[in-house]
Amino acid sequence: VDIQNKRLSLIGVPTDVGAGHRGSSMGPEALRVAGITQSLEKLGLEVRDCGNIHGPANPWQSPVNGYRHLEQVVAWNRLAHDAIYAQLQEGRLPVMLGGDHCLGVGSISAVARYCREQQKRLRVLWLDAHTDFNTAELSPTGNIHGMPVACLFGYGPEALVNMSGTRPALNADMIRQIGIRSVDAGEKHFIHEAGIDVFDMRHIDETGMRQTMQEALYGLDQDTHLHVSFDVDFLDPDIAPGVGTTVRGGPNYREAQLCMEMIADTGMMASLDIVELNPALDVRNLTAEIALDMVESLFGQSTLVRRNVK
Ligand code: 5AB
Ligand code: MN
Ligand code: MN
Ligand code: MN
Repeated sequence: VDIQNKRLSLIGVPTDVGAGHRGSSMGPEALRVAGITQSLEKLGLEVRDCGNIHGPANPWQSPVNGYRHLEQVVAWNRLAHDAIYAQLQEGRLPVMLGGDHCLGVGSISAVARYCREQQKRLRVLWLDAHTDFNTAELSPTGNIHGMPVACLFGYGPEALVNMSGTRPALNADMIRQIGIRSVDAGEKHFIHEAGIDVFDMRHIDETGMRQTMQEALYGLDQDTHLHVSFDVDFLDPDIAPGVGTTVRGGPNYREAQLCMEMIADTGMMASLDIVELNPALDVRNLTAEIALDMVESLFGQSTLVRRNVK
């Protein structure tokens, strides 16, 4: 896959119904204001901005039976699923501008559906401070942005676990999580049971980002569809304060750049989520700009000067 020939489709999904803070609904516009279209065009990519999806308002209610805003979360995810699937079918590379991370269900369900039809293998890289593997029983908050991976693994409300057309949409062979540093007690047990490869911050501290990414990217082949789900709280809050759920001790600017550049080097990224950016908590759109720096690197804006230095 030659990333330079990729035709991109930006899909804004302005909602915060899955989160515990209001404001990630402004994420798509903050990324546009930071110049996402222009930056990607500068890299030689064709960019179509599909505009925003329109879904239900945030009713701002307490959780019911362990889920906050389940009905609205389902509605937004259906819409996101359909929009992303349509762009994939056109042979385009969808970039979902979130929105909170509950949207990972709709986005990755669309990708999983597409891969099944195209007989492609799927590899998801989940870049996040959190594993997002809670269920209604395990979650301390009821916020569904902490549950999308569990839903994709078949654990969660019917409407979310069946969105890809097969249940489960994902299994442990298909996902690698990177940057993890905040996992709830029950969630920790459950994620081990599920057998997911978690490259947590301890792993990154001990082996470095380079080796971590080599491991996370190991085994890709030409038939693999690589999906990146980039939760902006993956980044250390020193460089990315504009998110609802900051956790100290994340990758610094250079480590995060290396992560993105090594993904770009594969040339295989075929879909992307940018989620959890919260302009209401940001400072002068700084986090949007940093997130955009990372996205530029994901699309091959290498900071490497001497390419043949090994
Ligand atoms: B994010 C927490 N584990 O379930 C929960 O930002 C936080 O999409 C979830 O990774 C964070 O509410 C969700 C405490
Ligand atoms: Mn997340
Ligand atoms: Mn997170
Ligand atoms: Mn968050």
